[in-house]
Amino acid sequence: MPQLESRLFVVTDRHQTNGRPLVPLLQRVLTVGAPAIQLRERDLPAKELVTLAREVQAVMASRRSQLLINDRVDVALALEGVGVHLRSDSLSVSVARQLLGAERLLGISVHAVEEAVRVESQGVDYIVLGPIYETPTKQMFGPPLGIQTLEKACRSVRIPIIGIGGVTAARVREMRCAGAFGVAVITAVLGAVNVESAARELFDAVTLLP
Ligand code: 3NM
Repeated sequence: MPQLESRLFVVTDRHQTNGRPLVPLLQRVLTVGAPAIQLRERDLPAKELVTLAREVQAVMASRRSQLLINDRVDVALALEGVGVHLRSDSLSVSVARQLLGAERLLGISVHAVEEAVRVESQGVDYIVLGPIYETPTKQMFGPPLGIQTLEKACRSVRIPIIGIGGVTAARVREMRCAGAFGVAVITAVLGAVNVESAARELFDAVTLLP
């Protein structure tokens, strides 16, 4: 079963970079550490996604980072060694697994403990649970679940849980104490003025506990 290698997930949204091009920003993050990168550019057609993913792979070449494509199994299959992050309306876990094979990383976003329990039994490698805190995009993801729900989910499944939604470096400790394997961020990294120091703070915070 493929394993998540990083406790920090950087989820991309090239519209949330304060106007800066995405790939050089990711390159700056990669000078600090090796996060998992989830390419989540929902408005890009397959062809452009493949091109962007190849650009990201090129800057990842010096680091052993894992790359995941949001939703698009076809796009991931067009690329070597790339995993998939499913949404609730993506292909089912079992179909995605069948298409991807056993070696590629497969994760999914869920928004409730019961969902986390359900998808674990279907064969995902990790779960992203959120939103844990209020996020600027909160309307889209519903009200915050809170730290107690994160804790309950972490007690209810054995695979790694990544908390998302309003994550800042200051919140990472309580998330890890709640049992989260790691954290996922958009704005805390891509929106930061100093991307390197924002990434460093997050890497430090998320690897502080054993
Ligand atoms: N998924 P930020 S919350 C992409 O709850 C995403 O599943 C969420 O952005 C979920 O780190 C979210 O800027 C947005 O709060 C995360």
